[in-house]
Amino acid sequence: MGHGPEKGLTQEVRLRMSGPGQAETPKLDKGLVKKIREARTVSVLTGAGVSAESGIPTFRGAGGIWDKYDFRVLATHEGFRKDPRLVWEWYQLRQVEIAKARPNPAHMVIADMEKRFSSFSVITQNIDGMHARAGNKKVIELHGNIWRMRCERDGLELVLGAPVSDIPPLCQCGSILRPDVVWFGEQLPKNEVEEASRVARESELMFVVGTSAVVYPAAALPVITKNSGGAVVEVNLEPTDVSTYADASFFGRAGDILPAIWKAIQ
Ligand code: BJW
Repeated sequence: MGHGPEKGLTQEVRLRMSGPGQAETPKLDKGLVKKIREARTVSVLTGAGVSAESGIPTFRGAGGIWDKYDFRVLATHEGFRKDPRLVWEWYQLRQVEIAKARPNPAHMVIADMEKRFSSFSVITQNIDGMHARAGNKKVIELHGNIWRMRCERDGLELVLGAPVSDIPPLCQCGSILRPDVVWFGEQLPKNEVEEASRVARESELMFVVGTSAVVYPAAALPVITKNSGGAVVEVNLEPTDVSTYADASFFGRAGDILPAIWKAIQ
């Protein structure tokens, strides 16, 4: 690929808010601006933080989903087997929230990136479908999609156009359908993992946006990019493990930082 690591690229920038919803323009190192401008093979790994400004809650940290709900009850197969109605009520609630949400400026910049870079992919841990709604065509969904459900008995897959109405939803074979998402302890979809690993390996540049990077195997993807000689640029409210090896980390809201980076590289 010919995209070895460059010296002098490493930087950490904390954005100070200068007014409601306004961040100072991040000070972009010249080497980084050049790297972003000239990159041809680019990817973005996203997590719940990219949708936070659309009003969709994150999982971890203060006010996160796991603050209020037990992941063992709601996001494991065992929890679903014990109480499918409860799990479906939670997913229905989230479907209603997500249906009301709109893509935010971070989603919109990521959609613009796809038009600019000759090879571009979004790899997302999110199940909310917001990248597609913002206009991205190439989205690799590692943890499934909340608008699909499937039958574990006969393999039937259904796409929803609106939140589920009957809970729990039933398959034509009589068994209870499940949301087509990946719970803890479950394998991620094979094709998506292979494609995401290939994209990570080949990326000259990977943006890592709004993920705590604690859930594997997704958290290993930026490490693959880094070990393959690509650059990693992180955008998050706070430092994560990615910050320890990223070429640049920008701390602030994705909806402020990504548009500012985008403006700076035009
Ligand atoms: C902002 C912001 C703003 C906020 N702007 N930033 C290797 C090592 C250790 C453990 C494992 C391992 N391999 C597998 C495991 C076990 C497990 C795992 O990783 N556990 C860890 C928690 C330790 N992984 C699995 O079980 C996976 N399966 C698997 O690996 O299969 C093989 C296997 C099986 C069994 C044993 C061993 C191997 C499956 C993981 C499935 C995760 N599922 C969920 C639910 C999906 C469905 C649903 O949504 O309902 O996926 S859990 C939840 O976490 C969800 C997310 O996609 C995922 C990641 O969270 P994310 O997106 O990073 O969100 P947050 O909330 O954590 O972070 C938000 C970030 O945004 C924060 O940093 C904020 O600061 C930031 N932020 N506002 C910018 N405005």
